Amino acid sequence: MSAVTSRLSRQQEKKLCSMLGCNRLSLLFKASVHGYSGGAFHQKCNLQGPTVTVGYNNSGYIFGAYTSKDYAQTNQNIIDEKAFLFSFNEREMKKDPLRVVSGAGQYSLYDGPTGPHFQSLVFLYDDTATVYSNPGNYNFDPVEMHGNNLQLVECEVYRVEGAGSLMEKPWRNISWTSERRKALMDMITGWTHGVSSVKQARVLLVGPVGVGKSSFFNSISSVFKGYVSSQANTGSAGTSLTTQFRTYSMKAGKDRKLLPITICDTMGLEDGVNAGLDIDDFTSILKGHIQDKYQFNPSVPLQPESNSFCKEPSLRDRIHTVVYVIDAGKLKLISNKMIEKLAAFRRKANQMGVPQLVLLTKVDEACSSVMVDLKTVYQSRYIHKMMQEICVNLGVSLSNVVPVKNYSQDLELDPQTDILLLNALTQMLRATEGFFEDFNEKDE
Ligand SMILES: Nc1nc2c(ncn2[C@@H]2O[C@H](COP(=O)(O)OP(=O)(O)OP(=O)(O)O)[C@@H](O)[C@H]2O)c(=O)[nH]1
Ligand SMILES: [Mg+2]
Repeated sequence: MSAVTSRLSRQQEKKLCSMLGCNRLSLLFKASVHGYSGGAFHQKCNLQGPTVTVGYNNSGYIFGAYTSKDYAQTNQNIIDEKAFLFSFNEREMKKDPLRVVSGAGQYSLYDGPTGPHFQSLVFLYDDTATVYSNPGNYNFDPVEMHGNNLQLVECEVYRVEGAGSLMEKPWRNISWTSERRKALMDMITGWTHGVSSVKQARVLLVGPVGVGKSSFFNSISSVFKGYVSSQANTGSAGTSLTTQFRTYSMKAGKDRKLLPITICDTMGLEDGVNAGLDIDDFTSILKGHIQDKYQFNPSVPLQPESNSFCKEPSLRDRIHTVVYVIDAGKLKLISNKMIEKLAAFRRKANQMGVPQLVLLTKVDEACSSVMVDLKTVYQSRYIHKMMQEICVNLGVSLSNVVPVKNYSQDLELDPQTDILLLNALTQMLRATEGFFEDFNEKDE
């Protein structure tokens, strides 16, 4: 997931944003990664709202098109009064970009099965790394547009983020007051369930590399410590930064009372075979065979003969809730292989009767309005859409998806960030109650 990066430099993104009147561009599709085909393009870009297509050729031209409409493969010609084609040259960044609109009343784009199709400019033409170019509906000089070089070295599509991205009312009601924050903390600290031999809910975090699993533990721990701390290692690397299985207990407040929850952090999942957390190790973790500080070996899962294998785990060693952690800004870039891996994990957890939730991280990075004001998280159309997409991809219901912003660069706690984190933790404890409802004292 982390390998898919934008080709646009920050300066070029700024240039496009000033032309589009938007705050940010968020990469949805990259042909060199997802494929030079109409099918791959539609899979990533349908129903994303306003988007901009950007083509690159090796004559240094960066050219493309903007549409304010959704792609939906309706096979219709569409009039979009806001659509335009643009071009600028890497070597002449200071010059104003070329901007061309279609003639009045003419069709601006064709929403068929092809790549981005702006009548006079069609990207991924014939499912290849080329552009079809023929001024007509849009009137341009091909030399100015692309230097007459129709061979693409890359083609990207970005979601355009800006005004109009918020719903009028939040679709989930959240109280953002300090009283609510305190009530959530009290509820979590005092949480109990029906099985007396197990004092702590054991919650496992799994998900792709770099999505914020370790940061979530650090963030929760910070809320209860009263200051931002970073016990677990976090950061960005090509492969998982966390390579051990870690179980973290946490203490609250001045009297250092043990919280009734243990967060279990794992190595991230990767696309390839023999890379990242493996399904056999996942199953052993669920059953309680893997202990704190176990060093994962992605090419060989832990064997029952090994000294590290806990042979007779008790109910308290088992996982009581699994949380799939997903990066809100990168959901569109998740590969099919990763979706399949997550589905296999889900099937295993379902078979074992373990409740499951999805934690949507980095909502601040994914939506500029949320970055400015976290309270808009349930008003952001984009976050709402991402939560719905997760439901489809992972087969969970919307009520089992919770968004958070982790503490990543902050030095001080922020009440809104805390409330979202505490809400997520509350959902995890509620899910765990479901696990324990299947047990009673006799089963222990
Ligand atoms: N803006 C923002 N950044 C975040 C958030 N959560 C995590 N990050 C950043 O994302 C990067 C990866 O976070 P980690 O917590 O190390 O991710 P991980 O899932 O534990 O990764 P691996 O252990 O490598 O699999 C770090 O640089 C974090 O600071 C968030 O909610 N918002
Ligand atoms: Mg980690």
